Amino acid sequence: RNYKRQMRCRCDIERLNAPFLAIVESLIPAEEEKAKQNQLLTLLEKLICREWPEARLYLYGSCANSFGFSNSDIDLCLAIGDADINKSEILIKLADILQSDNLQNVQALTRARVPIVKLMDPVTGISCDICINNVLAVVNTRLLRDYARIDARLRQLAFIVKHWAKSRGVNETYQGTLSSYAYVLMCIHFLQQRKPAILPCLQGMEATYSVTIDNVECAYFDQVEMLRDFGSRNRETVAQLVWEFFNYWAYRHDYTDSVVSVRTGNIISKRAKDWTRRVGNDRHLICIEDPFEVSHDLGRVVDKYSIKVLREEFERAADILQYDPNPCVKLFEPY
Ligand code: 3AT
Ligand code: MG
Repeated sequence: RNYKRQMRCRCDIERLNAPFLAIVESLIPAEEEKAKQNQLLTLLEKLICREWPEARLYLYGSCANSFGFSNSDIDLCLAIGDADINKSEILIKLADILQSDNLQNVQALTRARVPIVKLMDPVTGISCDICINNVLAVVNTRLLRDYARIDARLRQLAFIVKHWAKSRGVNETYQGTLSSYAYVLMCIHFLQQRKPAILPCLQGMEATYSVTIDNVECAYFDQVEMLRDFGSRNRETVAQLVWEFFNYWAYRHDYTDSVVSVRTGNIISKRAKDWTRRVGNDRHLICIEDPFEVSHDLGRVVDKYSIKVLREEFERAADILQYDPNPCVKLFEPY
């Protein structure tokens, strides 16, 4: 790219702060949206309770982890204690129940990687996906939400990164790019690594919350009100952090040997995880360790074509932030 303007210096980058914060502000859901979500949740709980009195319904994903944009779909998990259930049967039954209560576009997707029922509520206009017994996702949602309560800059950075990824078409797991969940983990890890650190490593501290799900122990320090000024020694603004984040992923991350690990708050090596070669469809070209399911690489969806797309997008973003006269527009230009 031929940029006519000179390189941006630190104080120029600082000028991007107000426009970035305005973008974040515009993406935050309004309070009345929460009320509508709760209204739908109450209705669904009532319907489900009739059929499965023991079951519980949990919100997870972006509507509960505080990284959700306005007007996004909601993710729900129906927790039915019994591990031996046939998920397809339950989903089909659930779809029947919902359909007969005037919910619209009800579909049971029993063969998806995560089987779900989809629906749209005509009263609130909200669309939602309901999965069965995906309790690990409920717990990782809680971890993300707790990290967001420690320092406001996490939510700001993650909103900008998610908005960039959605605008640039690199938030599509079925096309080999990364999930929103993966991007948020990348942001958490990045803030754990700042000097001084902006976020602690909650799983490295004494556990005050602990559950075991599907034989996976999920434990971390969740008294985050006590960590409110953890990051205060670091004065970086969201503009600087966005700049550093894209520079890191464009030019400094070691794609051949590094695994990003929120669990340890550090970079660990691919060798240590035995993620050095392709196994089945898992290629490990960009490695992001799930904080609880540690054998799970969130980068495994990325293939030899999409890794190129991703890295070019990181470089494009870094270059725009460095040289482009109008970065707050250019960064989010539709691809
Ligand atoms: P959007 O705002 O909908 O883009 P989201 O936070 O809802 O973002 P996803 O749609 O990527 O994120 O995923 C919904 C939740 O499902 C987030 C996380 O709790 C869980 N999840 C997603 N992908 C994985 C995964 N590969 N492993 C474990 N949990 C996952
Ligand atoms: Mg979602």
